[in-house]
Amino acid sequence: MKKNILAALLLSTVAFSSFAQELPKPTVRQLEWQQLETTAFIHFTVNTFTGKEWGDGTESPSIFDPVDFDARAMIRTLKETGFEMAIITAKHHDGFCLWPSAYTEHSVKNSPWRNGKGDMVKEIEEACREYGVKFGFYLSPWDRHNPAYGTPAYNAYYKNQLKELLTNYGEVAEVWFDGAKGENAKDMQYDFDGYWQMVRELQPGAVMFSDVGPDVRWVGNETGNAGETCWSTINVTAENAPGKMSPSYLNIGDPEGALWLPAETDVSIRPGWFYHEEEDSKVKTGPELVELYYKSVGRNSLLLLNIPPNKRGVFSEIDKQSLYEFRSILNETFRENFATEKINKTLTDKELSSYVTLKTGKPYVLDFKKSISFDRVALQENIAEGQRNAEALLEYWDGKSWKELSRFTTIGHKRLFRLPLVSTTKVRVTVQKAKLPVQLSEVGFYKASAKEEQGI
Ligand code: FUL
Repeated sequence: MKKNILAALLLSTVAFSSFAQELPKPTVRQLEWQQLETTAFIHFTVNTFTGKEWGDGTESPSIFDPVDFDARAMIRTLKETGFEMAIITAKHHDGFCLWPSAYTEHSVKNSPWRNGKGDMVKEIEEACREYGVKFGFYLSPWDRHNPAYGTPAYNAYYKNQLKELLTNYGEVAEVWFDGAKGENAKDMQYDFDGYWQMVRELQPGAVMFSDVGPDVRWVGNETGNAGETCWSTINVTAENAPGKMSPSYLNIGDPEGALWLPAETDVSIRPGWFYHEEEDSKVKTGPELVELYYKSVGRNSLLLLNIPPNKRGVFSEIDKQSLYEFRSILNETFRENFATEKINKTLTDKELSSYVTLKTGKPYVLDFKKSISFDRVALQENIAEGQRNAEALLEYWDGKSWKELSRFTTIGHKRLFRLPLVSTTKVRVTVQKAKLPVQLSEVGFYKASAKEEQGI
């Protein structure tokens, strides 16, 4: 990241925090993004046909021929399984473009697909509009095909392509800047300031992802795990650029962080990011995806799950089956909040802006009046006013005394607990450490779907 953008970001936050102990807070676009909770990645390029994960840029466009490519079918599946956004790899590291860019011949226009007349980014985008799914794209800065790569001229090429994608495909909800860069590419100085400025100008509603934001950050691993403690705040130093941040720091964030950069958890339904037939037996099952949901969305992050189309250009049946299982388990589990109509309405009205304020050291009792049984609990903070809880205790009343359910750290947008089944009339939450009084916005008490345990 260049110093001027960083300085501007830091200055605005510092100026803010000097007024009445203001905490870093999300922008409207960051807040809306966080509420999407489950989003999808679609990794597709020549790798699907060569069996590689990273193409080297020498692949011939003639190998790219997904004969049954069906954007509508894929986006319909995503919609039906609760994914709110789809991010397509418009260009991966191999440099092959899924749209007919005017700036290169290394694209679908020289492939047999749709006789070279197709635009895959457009088809995905139109399907997203049809099904009410947000649209985003990934445009790899690392390009192993373009001859200008490694020289300043590459920045101009990249920006030309970025502009095509930002202007010809309607509203863009997210732009993904990958920090990956091969050994042979160390000298390339990306103009991230320029890239980001262009996105802001042309698509002010889009969030930008990279290790260092500027809107959302990498979670620090590709296994689908946000930190058990996960702050949406973090510090970024002038030396840091995408690809250079410490993964463990990214995973947990920083309670003292001056920037609001919530963590995005990107993980693939398969071992690789691209479809490889030999991995058909290793597709994550519905219950395994549910596990990832608890470890991402349930830890104040957002799940970006990759489902790669196969060589035909559609999701494979086995991947689809996992997606439908995943969603049916979640729907069944979170269908009924047993606390609804039993406790203060503001805590179950699904409105972030209505909340109960919890003071440190003062237990807050949720009295259900009659016994409820649950094994899943959800807590949410009103993050519009910053992330505040650092340590707290969750207990239930066993008829004689308070018994510990969980001792935990951050809440943020959402914290989900998986607990042994308990039946009780009362639960209490005691904040033990917080940056400011905690604005508890929502609470939920649920019973897990039997399918989750049975692994069906
Ligand atoms: C990484 C890339 O190298 C992978 O191929 C994949 O695109 C993943 C989401 O990001 O940095």
